[in-house]
Amino acid sequence: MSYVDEIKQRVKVQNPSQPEFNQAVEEVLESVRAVVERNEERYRREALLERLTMPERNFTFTIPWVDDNGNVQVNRGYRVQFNGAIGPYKGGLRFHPTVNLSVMKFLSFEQTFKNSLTGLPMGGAKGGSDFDPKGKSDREIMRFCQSFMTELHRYIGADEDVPAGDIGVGAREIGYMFGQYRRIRGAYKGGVLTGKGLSYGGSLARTEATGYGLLYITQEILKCNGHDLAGKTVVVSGAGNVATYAIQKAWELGAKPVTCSDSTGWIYDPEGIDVATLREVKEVRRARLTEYAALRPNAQYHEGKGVWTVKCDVALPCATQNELLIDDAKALVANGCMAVIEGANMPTSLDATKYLQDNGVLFCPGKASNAGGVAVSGLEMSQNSERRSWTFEEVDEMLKGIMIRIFHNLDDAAREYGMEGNYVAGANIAGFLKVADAMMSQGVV
Ligand code: NDP
Ligand code: 2IT
Repeated sequence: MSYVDEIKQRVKVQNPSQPEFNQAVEEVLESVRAVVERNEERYRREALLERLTMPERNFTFTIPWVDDNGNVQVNRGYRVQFNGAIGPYKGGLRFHPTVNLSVMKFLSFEQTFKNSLTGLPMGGAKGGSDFDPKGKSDREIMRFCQSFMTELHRYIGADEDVPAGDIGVGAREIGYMFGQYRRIRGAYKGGVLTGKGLSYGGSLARTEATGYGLLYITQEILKCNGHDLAGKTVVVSGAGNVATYAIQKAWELGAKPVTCSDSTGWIYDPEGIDVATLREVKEVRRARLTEYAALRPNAQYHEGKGVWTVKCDVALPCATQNELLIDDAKALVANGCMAVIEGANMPTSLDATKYLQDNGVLFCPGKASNAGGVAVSGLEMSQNSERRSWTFEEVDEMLKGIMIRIFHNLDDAAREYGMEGNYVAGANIAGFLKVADAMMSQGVV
């Protein structure tokens, strides 16, 4: 049996109840098959793939907190430090009821390759909790964040592990967690978290970075394939941090974003999604998209899923994992969609990805196309350690440069291994090579 097949089998046997983790591993191992074949004996001798598919460290903890009625609530917390070969562990925190060990492991595994692609020195990690922020008061969120950090603080640090936001964790939650960290440690250690507020060490453009970066790489991918993003109709899923700033940048680059969605329904706005209204509904009121429809009489609100049925040129999944399945891929192809560029982490299932690629749709995986968020987190870490702040324009320029470099690196890697245009293979190969080289250089550790 080939080394890749042996490890695929081993991961399945060792993690039988972790479908998301197995899905992420399957994609990466298939992509790097040709690279592994060229170095099979050496990699096997060093057990490289065994080590690369196991988290280096994995913490699970209990988070007790008191709700507004005085009742004790208990949630489960996680931090998975997947691979630290190229830098301190780095990756977001997710608060959502679907969080479990499989989701944490898939996200931290993906993060390892994503962080490698940015060109910055960051290892891969992820954390979070099954806590559901929906319907919680601000005080409840604060008490939960404080209890979460009371446990998490033991495992993190500017040179050890640097968390940030993800689903359900934005500036408010990072603020509460930073406050608790500062109180526990009795010192101001700004570099321990990224996505901080601007008044206490945050970076300009971090809020916008993932969505903006997604559109910079989308523009470059279209350009290199003979198309212009300007004038294109774009469908977006999600209505959170990534979706909102993807929509804003799509407008700025001359495209027309016509949809967004949340966990209960979706909007089709024939005039294009109005960013100010979306931000008012989601960032200020923290409400459902029904309120968007109430404020925009020409917009249509539908319950459930459905954005992929809308005719478009470009599709940007920006909500969550496995939100674009085979039937959605078929609908997109039938409607003439030319590009699917992932804003979320692993939003497209493996069979849907293959269908899109087989039908000539330009497809870029999230570990490349959503890397702008963690890249600007890396820039926030640099600013914190230098105790200085760059302007919005400076950070935005660096972000644009990083996204364009990521695309050309993965495009070149795909060509080098005879898979021109396969950006999934290119991203996984380019991300893998740096991590593998660092691991081999550092010996058996
Ligand atoms: P937010 O919490 O800001 O927004 C998430 C959005 O997706 C919300 O509109 C939410 O709906 C919707 N959503 C979440 N889970 C589900 C679900 N299970 N089913 C349907 N809809 C869902 O998160 P982000 O925008 O930060 O993250 C979105 C994606 O982007 C995630 O995959 C994340 O891992 C990825 N990502 C985020 C980065 C960042 O910097 N924030 C960086 C790179 C990737 P509702 O409003 O109802 O909650
Ligand atoms: O998935 C991701 O890359 C993030 N949620 C951002 C991580 C970070 O450390 O900024």
